[in-house]
Amino acid sequence: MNTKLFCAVIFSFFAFCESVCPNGWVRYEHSCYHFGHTAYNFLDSQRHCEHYGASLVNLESKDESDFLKGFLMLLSDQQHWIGLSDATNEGIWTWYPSEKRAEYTDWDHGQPNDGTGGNCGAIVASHNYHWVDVPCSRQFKPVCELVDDESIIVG
Ligand SMILES: [Ca+2]
Ligand SMILES: [Ca+2]
Repeated sequence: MNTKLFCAVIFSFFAFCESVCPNGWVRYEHSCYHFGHTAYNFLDSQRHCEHYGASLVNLESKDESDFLKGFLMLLSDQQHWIGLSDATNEGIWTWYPSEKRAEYTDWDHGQPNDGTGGNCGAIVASHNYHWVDVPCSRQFKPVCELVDDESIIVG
C-alpha cells in the first residue's frame, strides 16, 4: 500500500506519520535514524539495529549521506558503522539486508584499500566523514535506519 496515502487517510488527525520515529530516533525524509551508544563489531552492530526492527543505515543518495554526515559531526563519537559490506564478493559493495549494490558512494580518497582485510564500511571523523573499508571486527558504534514502510506496517 502507498504509505503516504495510508497515513493521510488513517492518521491525518494525529499527525501520526510526522512523529512515528521511536523516542530518541531522528527523522530525515522517509526514515528514522538511531545513533548507537555502544561500540560493537559490524555483525553485532547489525544485530543491535535488528533488535529495533531496523538495519544498519543504507545511504542511497547524496542528500541522505549529507544529512547523516552533518548529524555525525555534531556527535563526539569518531567512528560509525554503515550497512555496507563486500564480504560476499570482494570489491562488490552491497547494502544490508537487501544485498543491493551500492550505486551512490562516498569513499574517501584511496578507499577502499584493505582488500579482503577490509570488508565492512564505516564513516570516520579522521577521514572527514567519508567512507572507509575496515576489518569487520573493529568496534564502532552503529547507525541504524528504520524505513517508514517497515515502522508503520509492524503489527
Ligand atoms: Ca573488501
Ligand atoms: Ca580502508
